[in-house]
Amino acid sequence: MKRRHFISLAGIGFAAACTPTGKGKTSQSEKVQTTAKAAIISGHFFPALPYAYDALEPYIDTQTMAVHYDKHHRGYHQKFLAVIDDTPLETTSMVDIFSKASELDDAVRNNGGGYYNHLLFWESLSPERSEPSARILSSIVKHFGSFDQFKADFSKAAKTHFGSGWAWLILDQNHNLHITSTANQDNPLMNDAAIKGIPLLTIDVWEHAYYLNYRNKRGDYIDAFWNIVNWNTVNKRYKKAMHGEWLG
Ligand code: MN3
Repeated sequence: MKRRHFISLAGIGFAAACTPTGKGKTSQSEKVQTTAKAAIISGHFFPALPYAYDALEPYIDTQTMAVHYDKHHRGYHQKFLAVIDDTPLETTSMVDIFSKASELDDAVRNNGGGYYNHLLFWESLSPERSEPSARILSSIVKHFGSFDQFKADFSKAAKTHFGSGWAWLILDQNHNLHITSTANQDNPLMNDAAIKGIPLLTIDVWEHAYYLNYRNKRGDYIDAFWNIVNWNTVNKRYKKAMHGEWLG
């Protein structure tokens, strides 16, 4: 790891680990040391949000972004670091952890998934308009018939997913695109996923992702999502995935 990268991760990891847990002074101090160590060694750091809380207005409101990122996502991250503390998973990549998901304790699976899925989700969004690359557009048309049909199929998967979970666009090992959905904090990298592949685009359809603004209208949130998709990120993930690079 380059020194600059190490310092960056160390800073983020320590900041994340320093959030008060409400425990006693001594255990709090010990916890800061162990969780900071886990974050630094493994790179399981808490990411900075790539835009301001209000940047995605009016499609995702400021309060939802603040609570979703700083409470929900941070909570998954802190619980994940706690449950992998002093285990080999501290130094295992998320992709490798998910490749053995069927063997994991629920606490590792759920909190690890919650940590990783949100990381992908924030990067899937942007206030800046962008477009799919010619390469991915060509594959989307081949697999789904047209770009509009892809959007309709993806939206349907997100709207009809029962209960909490995520909808995904993924690339499988044969370079075919699939639209899928997963329950709870599962994802398509998990070895027991119904359809496995590298995530390219995702949407969080847990109620906490939209309920403050959209109430029970999950469909309106999903329709609004298309205004803030970060195609630059999706294009980059697709290019890497086509070259066999798993994304951490
Ligand atoms: Mn969420």
